[in-house]
Formats: sequence, structure tokens, C-alpha cells
Amino acid sequence: MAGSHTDTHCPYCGLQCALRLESDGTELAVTPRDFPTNRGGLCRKGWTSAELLTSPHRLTEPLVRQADGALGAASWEEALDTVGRQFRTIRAEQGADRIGVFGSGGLTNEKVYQLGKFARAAVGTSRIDYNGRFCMAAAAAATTRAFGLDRGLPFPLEDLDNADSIMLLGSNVATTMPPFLKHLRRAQASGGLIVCDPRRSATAQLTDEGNGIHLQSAPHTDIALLLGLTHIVFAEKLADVEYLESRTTGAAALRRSVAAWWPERVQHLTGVPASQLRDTARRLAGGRSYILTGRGVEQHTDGTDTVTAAINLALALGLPGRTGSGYGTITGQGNGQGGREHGQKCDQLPGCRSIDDPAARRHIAGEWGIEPDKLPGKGVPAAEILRHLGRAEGVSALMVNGSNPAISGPNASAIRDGLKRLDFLIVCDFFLSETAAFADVVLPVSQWAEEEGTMTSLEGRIIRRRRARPAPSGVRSELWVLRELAARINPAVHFDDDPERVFAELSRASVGAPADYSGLDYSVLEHEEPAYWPYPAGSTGTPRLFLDSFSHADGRAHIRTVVASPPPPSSGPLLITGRLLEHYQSGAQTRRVTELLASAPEAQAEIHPELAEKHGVAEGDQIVITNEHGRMRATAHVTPNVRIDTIFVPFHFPSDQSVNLVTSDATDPLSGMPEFKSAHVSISRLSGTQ
Ligand SMILES: Nc1nc2c(c(=O)[nH]1)N[C@H]1C(S)=C(S)[C@@H](COP(=O)(O)OP(=O)(O)OC[C@H]3O[C@@H](n4cnc5c(=O)[nH]c(N)nc54)[C@H](O)[C@@H]3O)O[C@H]1N2
Ligand SMILES: Nc1nc2c(c(=O)[nH]1)N[C@H]1C(S)=C(S)[C@@H](COP(=O)(O)OP(=O)(O)OC[C@H]3O[C@@H](n4cnc5c(=O)[nH]c(N)nc54)[C@H](O)[C@@H]3O)O[C@H]1N2
Ligand code: SF4
Ligand SMILES: [Mo]
Repeated sequence: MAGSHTDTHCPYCGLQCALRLESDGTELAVTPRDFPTNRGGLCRKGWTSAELLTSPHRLTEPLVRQADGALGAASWEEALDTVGRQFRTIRAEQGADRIGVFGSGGLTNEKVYQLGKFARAAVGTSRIDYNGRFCMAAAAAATTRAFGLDRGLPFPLEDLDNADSIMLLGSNVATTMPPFLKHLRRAQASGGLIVCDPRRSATAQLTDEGNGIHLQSAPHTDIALLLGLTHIVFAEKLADVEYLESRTTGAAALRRSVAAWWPERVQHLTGVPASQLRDTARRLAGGRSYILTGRGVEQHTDGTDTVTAAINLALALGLPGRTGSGYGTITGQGNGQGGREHGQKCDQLPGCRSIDDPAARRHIAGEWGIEPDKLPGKGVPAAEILRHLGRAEGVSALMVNGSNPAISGPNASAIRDGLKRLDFLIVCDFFLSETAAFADVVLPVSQWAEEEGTMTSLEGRIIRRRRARPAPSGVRSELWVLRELAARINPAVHFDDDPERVFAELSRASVGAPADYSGLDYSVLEHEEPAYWPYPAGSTGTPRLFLDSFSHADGRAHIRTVVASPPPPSSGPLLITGRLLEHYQSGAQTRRVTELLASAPEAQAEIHPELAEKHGVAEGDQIVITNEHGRMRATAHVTPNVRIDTIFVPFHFPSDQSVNLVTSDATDPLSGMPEFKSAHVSISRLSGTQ
């Protein structure tokens, strides 16, 4: 195609596949580029991502709630003044902590940094958190506890290429990151792909024909499974005793804690045959092995402990901190990694610094030109912000940047009620998401190919996002919006809207921090040289972490023993939730892409033939799924690929097809992660197809 082209990365997930956006002046086209994560591959979402830019659904002017209750077009001046006035009034009358800010792992590093600075230095609130709390927060808490640092993959993805065995726990990369499969081929060819999932997911099916092992455990029994595997490792003398001695603390307690988890007991609890458990442990011990976790094991009220059990198994085998083996979590969102580093977590300042650390507070306050004691303290995690919306103990105003919690938050009907209760809701988005539809002010912002910025991929590698075309007139960049709002709320603090300068500020703010970016600037990142953090000034970055020592002061990995909570009394089937290939998250973007919507237009519930028969449900029937939280509607898809006791529903759909109408907002005390992946439900047939 003649015309211009820009080399950039996919707007969606954490794999950050490289692509080229070509324009002949009227049409836009996407082609894949070669890059270590995607090796020239793209999934359907990547291929169709250009449609997001030209979608007729795009917001192109600010919207403000009118006297008649409808959203109506407004000038930027009017919309920004309204927000400024409301924030000033609420802060003066109710206190800054009555204003909440809800960020996202979809934002560039620059926006994440600016959003945290906006909340804490312009508004002065501690009430900031983000959707990553619903994503890999449990793994972040567990890896920080075990290794002293949270980088999802502490090694380049390409290291997987040489593995003999790869264990995927609650991860369905064949659907959620298709080009990732290129890195599993050797393990598959040597029979070493091990997938733990209550469904015969697309990824689990890759273990067929001698390519590996599918552990089809009951939902939410992963801790028992992992304790059982660790038991076998010790019982069969497969543990790396020398490694445990020299590189960890707590190994003796670990050995004791798994003593009673013999395989037959684990089989009884999980449904996984003892012989499969033994095969798995032997395989993992027998070569270059990796253990990777996904949302299936992380999104539980004991998610941190579940990941800890996976890390403990990896440590018993001596995998982490060595070339050619390891543990990692597969970060999901485009900037899910950077999103948890630069200061939108309720307990962190930029660089993954603790907000309770006086030296960190001094450093950041100095960078922002405020007194350290003016920096708010620790806030509350996302689910707690959402649980108390519009109530005395919560926030009365909320600003949302890059999330759609009316669909994606746990116990969504309560969130929708909360959003309605708020005195003031402002949403920055490029579409009128289901959350934006509740807003008092909606600000249209530019999107991926209209902005410069950086993203930190699932490998901890910093890459450039490139501007290929101007945003539609009427649309503004989020950095500009934050600068303008800050000027109306606290003009004393300087806010820039130039991404390169914001990155320079972020780099300075991160000097000496765990996530140190201080050796990076836009010119270093110009030619896609590999740049893995920590990247202190004068270094060339850190592709592999922990090779010499872990990040705790004593240099060792800290083993914490965990216990398996007893399974809740069973009443009806267990609902699990997750993803389809076609849709991204709340679906706010992909439901607006013609091809993707046509291919997956509605919520289907995967249900086993025997369970379907028991409830008189046939393929294509409308069913209702209910529990104490609410009810949702789905179309039955009868398939032997789920366990008999389990129903699977994706969470991408709106209105009464939102599966989060029946999920609980109970959270993991250690990470704030909600229980997205198991809920007791009843099902009934609403209508038939015949
Ligand atoms: N197409 C698509 N791709 C995406 C996304 C998307 O929305 N759509 N989102 C991106 C993001 S942000 C994320 S976080 C990643 C998520 O990527 P994944 O973690 O791969 O996605 P999920 O489908 O949420 O969950 C994975 C699997 O966990 C299984 N599971 C459910 N409950 C349990 C359990 O109790 N134990 C075990 N062992 N397994 C269980 C489910 O059956 C499912 O197959 O995907 C990223 N990529
Ligand atoms: N039941 C169930 N619920 C889940 C999950 C599950 O597995 N099961 N998974 C959870 C996980 S892992 C995640 S990550 C969350 C994700 O769920 P959400 O946080 O809702 O994520 P998105 O749907 O990506 O929402 C992003 C919104 O922000 C907009 N947006 C995208 N980029 C930008 C930007 O740069 N700036 C601004 N201002 N807006 C932008 C999009 O148009 C969209 O409206 O869902 C969680 N919810
Ligand atoms: S796998 Fe992720 S990054 Fe790659 S094309 Fe698909 S959505 Fe985009
Ligand atoms: Mo996620």
C-alpha cells in the first residue's frame, strides 16, 4: 500500500505484539511485525485494531449531564470548569478523600504516572487505585513476598523456547494471547506442556496426543493441587536440596507443611488422578522447567496464597533465579506491568516505592514540588472504593480513566447502584462505555495510534507506542486533560502534557527505586533495543532478574507456607469466568469492532451435557444463572469441555448478560483481589429453541 506507515504495538494485551499501521490516506490497515513476543503473529483483535480509530461510535466532544438528565455536548472549557468546580467544592466541603480516582493497566506509563500525581498532588486524595487490582494483584503480592520484587516475568519470554516443561496454571494463552503459543512448541514437542484448568480450554487441548498433561481440577482447588505436587517432590527426593539450602529461607517448614498432602488425598479434593500428579511432579523435576500462573488461579479470595503455593513448588524444584527455568505470572493488560509501577496503586508511589516509606515520600514530594507531609498516605484497594461509592464511608466523586467497572467489577449490580449514588462521576474514554453512561461529565481522549507513550510489556520490557495519525478534532490527550484539570484544582503543582517530558520526570522519580527507569529516555527506546527494568542510569537494563540473588535484604527467596481452605459446601454448580478470543475485557472496545461482534455477539454459558440434561437445557437455550448477588442471562453451549460440576461464562457482555452480576466482591485480604473465578449458582432454562 502506498502512503504512510508507522511501526507500533497492538493496543490491547500485555504481549504487546508489534504491528505496522499503514494508511493510504483513506483506509487504515494493520500488518504484523516481527518482534520477540509475537514473532510476526497477531490475533484477531490485533488484526482488527485499526477499526477502533475510525469507529463511528467514537466520542468527539465532551458530554455534560444536562438539566433534563441526559448527556449533552459541551465545550472543553465548560466541561473542564465543571469538573474543576465540583472537585474544589467536594474537597472543601467533604475532604479530599471523598474524591476517588480509578486508573488502569491500559494506560501508558506516562498517563499512569500523571494520574497518580494528579490524585495525590493536585486533588490531595489517598483514594486512588486501578483495575490491575482485579488482574494480577494476587501474583504481585505473592512475588513481592517471595522474591522481594514484582516483575511478572523475571526473564524474557523467549527463554521459554528452550524449555522441556512448561506448566500453565489457570492460563488460557491459546485464547488470550495466541502468538504466545510460538514459545510453547519445544515443551509440547517433548511432551512437557502441563495445563491446569477445570475446562478443556483451547490451551488444555494442546496437551492432547502426547504433548503434555491436562490437570482438569475442580475450580478453586489449586492450593491443594500445588501442596500435593510439592509433597511428591519431597517424597520422591526430587527437591533441589542444595538450592533450598543456599538460596531460600523456610524450606524445612515447607517440607513439613506438605507432609499430609499425599496424592490420593489431593485426588479426592481436586478430581485429578494421583498418577497424573506424580507424572507432573516428575516431569517438572526432569529438565528445564517453568511454572507460570494466569488469572484462573490468581482471581480468588486466596489468590496470593495460591500463587505462593505455585512459587513454593518452583522453589522446591530450584527453578527461580536461574537461566533456563523459573516462575512467572502472565500479566494481562497492555501496560499491566507498568500500570503497577508508577503510582496508581493505593499503596505505592512511582517506581514501585512504598507510600509508607519516609525516604520515598521525600523523594517523590521533592520531584513534585510539595512538602512530604502534604502527600496523602495509603488508600484502599479498588473493590473497596467501588463497594462504598456514594456512601458516608466511601467517595462521593469518582474519576475513571481506562476502566469499565459497571461490567468488569465484581458484584456489578452493586457497582451500578453505587455509580448512580455518586454526587459526581467523570469518565475519560474514547467510547461511551457502560460506566461512562452513568457519568456527569465524559471527556473524549485520544487512543493508541494517536499518542506517543511507553508501555511495559508482560516481560518487563519498555517499548514505545507511536503516534501514527492525529486524533479527531474535539478529542484531547489524557495528559492534556490532566494538566488542565490540575490547573483548575491546584495550580501550584506543575503538570506537563508532553509525553517525552513526562517520561523524563517519571525516570527521575524512579531513581534508585525497585522499578528503576532512570537510564531510559525516548532516544534510548527509539530503535526497539531490548530495555528491561530495572534500568538504572549507566546500565543496559536487566533481562533476567534474581540470577545472583533475590531482592530481599538477605538475598534469599522467602518461603511462606500456605494452607488450603476447605472447599465451601456445594450447593449447585460452580460458575467460573474468563475470556473469549474475540473480546477484550468489558468489551467496551471489541463490541464496537464489526467482525469481532459478529463472531461473538452474546454471552454463552459452557455447560457439560450431563449437567445440561439434569436441568432440561439444550444447546442454544436461554438460561438464567442466579445466586444471592443477582441474576444473568446466557445462551447455553452444551460441551464436554467443562467439568460436570462447572459452568464457564465470559465476562465481556453488557446489561443482563454480564456475568459479574453473579460474582462476589469478597476479596483476598493480602492483595484486594476479588473472587472472580468461582461462584455457587443455580441455573434454570428460560426458553427453548424448539
Ligand atoms: N481475548 C482476550 N485476550 C485477553 C484479554 C481479554 O479480555 N480477551 N484480557 C487480557 C488480560 S487483562 C488478562 S488478565 C489475560 C487473562 O488471561 P488468562 O488468565 O489466560 O484468562 P482467563 O480466561 O481469565 O482465565 C484463564 C483460565 O482459567 C481457568 N480457570 C477458572 N477458574 C479456575 C480455577 O479455579 N483454577 C484453575 N486452575 N483454572 C481456572 C478458566 O477456565 C480459563 O480457561 O488475558 C489478556 N488477553
Ligand atoms: N468475571 C470476571 N471479571 C473480570 C475478570 C474475569 O476474569 N472475570 N478479569 C478482570 C481483569 S483481569 C481485568 S484486567 C479487568 C478489566 O476490565 P476493565 O477495567 O473494565 O477494562 P477494559 O474493558 O479494558 O476497560 C477499559 C475502558 O477504558 C477505555 N480505555 C482504553 N484505553 C484507554 C486509555 O488510554 N485512556 C482512557 N481514558 N480510556 C481508555 C476503553 O475504551 C474501555 O471503556 O476485568 C476484570 N473483571
Ligand atoms: S495477542 Fe494481545 S497484543 Fe497480540 S494481537 Fe492479540 S490482543 Fe494484540
Ligand atoms: Mo487483566
